[in-house]
Amino acid sequence: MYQDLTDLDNALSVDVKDKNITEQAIVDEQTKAIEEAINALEYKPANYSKLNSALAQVPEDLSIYTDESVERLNSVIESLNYDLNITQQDEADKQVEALLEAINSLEKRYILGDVNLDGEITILDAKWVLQNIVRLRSLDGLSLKAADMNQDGKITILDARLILFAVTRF
Ligand SMILES: [Ca+2]
Ligand SMILES: [Ca+2]
Repeated sequence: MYQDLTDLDNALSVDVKDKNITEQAIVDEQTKAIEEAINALEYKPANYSKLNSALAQVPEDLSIYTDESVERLNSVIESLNYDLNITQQDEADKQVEALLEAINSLEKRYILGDVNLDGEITILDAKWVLQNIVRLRSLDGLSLKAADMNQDGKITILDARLILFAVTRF
């Protein structure tokens, strides 16, 4: 719990039980020494091993994630408090939770309309949307997000048309 108990042990090791009243000054001095030793005690630091392993999970390349999700993560990392002591372990553990949550909510970047996630919008992306509409292909994750050109939450023929429109524009 405490880092160094030597001073306190020394102060406590002096036996004051048999001192009589005339030695009150000595007793007082001992009491004072004990109090000072107690006040000087420092708690051990909180355990940061979980936090350090959570930090090790932060992806090295953050450029593939959206700016907002990276900013959220960075602000959690910047607010980490490394001065907590062992009585504040709960708080240290909460930091781990917040950090892991920010890591898990990192969102990969995608280009709207780039359904096959190859970095460009082509006729193939429109084809994927059409295939999805006729249930020849299921879209999930980023592909599904990228397919919803008009951002209405549904994948329809309109999204395919908007992709084709974007292709012909380039
Ligand atoms: Ca594409
Ligand atoms: Ca849509």
